Amino acid sequence: MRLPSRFSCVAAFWLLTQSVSAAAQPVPASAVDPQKEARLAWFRDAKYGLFIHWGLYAIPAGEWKGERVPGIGEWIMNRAKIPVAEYERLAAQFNPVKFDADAWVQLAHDAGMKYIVITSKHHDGFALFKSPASRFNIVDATPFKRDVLKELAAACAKRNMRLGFYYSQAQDWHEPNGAGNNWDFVPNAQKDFDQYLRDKAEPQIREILTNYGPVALIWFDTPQLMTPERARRFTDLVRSIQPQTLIDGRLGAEGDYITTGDNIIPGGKQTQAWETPATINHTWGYRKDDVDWKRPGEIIFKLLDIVSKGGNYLLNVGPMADGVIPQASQDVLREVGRWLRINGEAVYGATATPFGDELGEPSARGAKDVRGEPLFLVRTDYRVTAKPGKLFFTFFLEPRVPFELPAMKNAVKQAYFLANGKPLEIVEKDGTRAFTVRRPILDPLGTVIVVEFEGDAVMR
Ligand code: FHN
Repeated sequence: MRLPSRFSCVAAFWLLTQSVSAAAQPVPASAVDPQKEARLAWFRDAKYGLFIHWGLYAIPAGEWKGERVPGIGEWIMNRAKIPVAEYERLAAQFNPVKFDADAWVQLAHDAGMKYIVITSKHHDGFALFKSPASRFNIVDATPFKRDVLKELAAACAKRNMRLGFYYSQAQDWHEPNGAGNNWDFVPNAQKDFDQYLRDKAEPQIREILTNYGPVALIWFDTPQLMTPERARRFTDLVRSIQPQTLIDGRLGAEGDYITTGDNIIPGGKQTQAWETPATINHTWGYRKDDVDWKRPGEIIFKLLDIVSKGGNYLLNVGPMADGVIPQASQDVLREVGRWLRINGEAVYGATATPFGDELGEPSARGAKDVRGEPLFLVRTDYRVTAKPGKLFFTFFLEPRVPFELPAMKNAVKQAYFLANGKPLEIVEKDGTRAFTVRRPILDPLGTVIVVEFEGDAVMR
């Protein structure tokens, strides 16, 4: 099933505004901020995180008053123009008795994910935490009365899992002066947006940074009406309470890392830290009619593609209204996790490919993509990730026989399968070095060959 996607427009918007280019842009030494680099160290190593979109929208799950509402599930209030007074009544029905923070964290752990980011408040304005700033929250407005962030923070602390909070700083359809709701309230241009920031968004950011232990990152989103001055207030607030907390790329000012458009993976490697937020089906918040899950092989390819370009993959699940993450999405994630338990060395702490030809190439005919950008023809045979003295070649298709290593000046010490340590003979001929992988390929989800070389870094 393909949902008529409004997020593709959003993705295009982000792509245009954030200009994640196909080629790596070297960062001049003078531009490197040591404090920022220190904050980013865990993020650069982690590579793979679990995004969780959960809120009242999981109850209608894509349907309102018996009618299917197209689009992403968490946008149902906007798409169906549901009045605040009516939407608020969902809170009285929200009683996710099967919610089990330990089970969610266990899933992320089994999946091989190193951090979790959950929607503390999405555009509908509903908070998953007890908030003195607004009674429209899970403790004060629902029969459930439990603080989800508190339970998740405790579960994450037990398992050494980093926890970050998504927070919709600008769009808040519940508030007369929040951005986005023009069906109950006046258009954005006539709103007192600073009143909303002062009375809800800024106090709630303070709350989530104060009451739940160390916060790995704040994931701001859709910065409508965010002037540089307003964004600065959020940056100062975050830094003043938890200086180590990362800020994503959608605050409305430069964050600690670049956030690409939804489901967008840049064509080439990037030197700045970056992250792709992505759906496992076609929605973020749960929709009962979207069961088009990505397959484990697709996810593994995307993960390696992203890591080989220096980025992180933040892959989303949408729990149901009873608190359970759909079993089929759990199964997919756990299968990826099984692959990572064997091959994780090629991912965690790995850096981008020192090569790049394997990623693909711009269309020689000068073709353009749907956004009018130069078309990049992606190659999917294999990806390369690196660590000092080691290259990891992850093959998704049978490699050519023999497979020639890309040119580099370093001496090669040895090559072997990551999964079982079996050596591969390196044959030198006419200045090239090659190995032959027997068919069928060891693991069709991704077969990793480690090539160890002299020195720390590849010299070309
Ligand atoms: O409008 C949101 C959407 O609901 C979802 O949260 C995504 C996740 O990246 N962000 C916005 C669209 O880009």
